[in-house]
Amino acid sequence: MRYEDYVNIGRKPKLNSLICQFYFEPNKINYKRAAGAIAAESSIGTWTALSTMKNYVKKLAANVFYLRKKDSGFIAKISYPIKLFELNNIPNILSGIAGNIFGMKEIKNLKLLDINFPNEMIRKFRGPRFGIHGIRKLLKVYDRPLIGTIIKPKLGLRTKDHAKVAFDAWLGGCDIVKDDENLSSQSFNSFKNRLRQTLKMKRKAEKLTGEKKVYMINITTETNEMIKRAEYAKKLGNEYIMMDIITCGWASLQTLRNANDKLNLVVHAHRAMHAAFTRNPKHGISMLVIVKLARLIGIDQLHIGTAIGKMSEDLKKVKENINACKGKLIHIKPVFPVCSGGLHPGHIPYLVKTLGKDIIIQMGGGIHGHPLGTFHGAKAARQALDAVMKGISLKKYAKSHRELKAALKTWKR
Ligand code: CAP
Ligand code: MG
Repeated sequence: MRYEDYVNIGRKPKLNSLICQFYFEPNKINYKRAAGAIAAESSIGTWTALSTMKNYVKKLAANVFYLRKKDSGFIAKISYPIKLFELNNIPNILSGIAGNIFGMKEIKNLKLLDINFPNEMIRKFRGPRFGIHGIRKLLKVYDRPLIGTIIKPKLGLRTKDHAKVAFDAWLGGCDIVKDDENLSSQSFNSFKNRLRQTLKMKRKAEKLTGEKKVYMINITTETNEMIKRAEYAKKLGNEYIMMDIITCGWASLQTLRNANDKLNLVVHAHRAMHAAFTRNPKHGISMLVIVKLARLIGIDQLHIGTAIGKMSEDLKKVKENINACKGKLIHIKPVFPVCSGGLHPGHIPYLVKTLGKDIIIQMGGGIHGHPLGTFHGAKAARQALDAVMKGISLKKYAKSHRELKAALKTWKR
């Protein structure tokens, strides 16, 4: 089979095909040949015809069924017979549709924009253990966004200071406190000691506030050790764990999800490193694809951007990510979208207005950078949310809430 044999525009994909949408820019070759090269290399082919090719193998060939010009490149839709894949094996699926093709000389730029999984594949996955409803039930908070913070400075605090910052944030009004993505078990703040000391503070804050509080401890490390850390969190009665899913990898996320049938922990997914391949509009893999993969495997909460903070996603992309977190998907529960990155209390009206109430708003600098400190920073965040939920402008609410007033003054909102 030549590359051109993988291009049959208009041929309707079989119902249970996996469908991928790519943006691509040919590298000095005909665009149809380039599209055929993508389909060949991501299914059964290679750069030349094969003496070993069989008619029964040709039935597994991917097919380019849609092509159109877009900007300086093209959009291609490619259908894959699902017999090409081990249906519940994400690393295997990605080694096909998101593997060698990014490095082919025939293609100057290539971005995997979207994947649509057939029901036969979706049914092979568990999806989130808790999902949005399960998390709301756990926290007994049903009608507003959840407010969280990330302990800052992101690294370096000794365990006792870490636990104290967490306590002040919970006391001030945060529902959630999380570790930062690059905190694991460093010499200054070991995992077990941090968990013990911070859980003590969590219980103290729950008693004083009468509210359920959450601690998302970061279990990111080698997979076997990661499972041990998740088991330790369970043993100490913690309900949550956090995992950097990109740096840990898809196989380890699947291992954690399998283990979670027994552990029954809420899984918070941080996406550190995603921007290495999601940010460039012409080359890499979209965040939409990451959302779909992570949801299928089964995380409960996922960072999806803010459109207004310090990270680069625009509102359209963030909304697309949220829809992929929550859209109907047979038995797969919806994932709680997390907005984080450069946020402070003054951003809450915009976030709720544009993204709705089913979001988790996380502020690190926007709480610990408050001029009166963490406790008042958390209070300011909660006051801003209260104002929005009551339909009162922040400016008006700040007149009777000094913490919010100080936050708005500090970050000029
Ligand atoms: C935010 C944060 C988050 C990023 C993640 C940080 O801190 O803790 O990890 O926002 O980005 O380390 O930057 P600040 P995303 O609130 O102080 O910015 O949610 O886009 O994956
Ligand atoms: Mg962080």
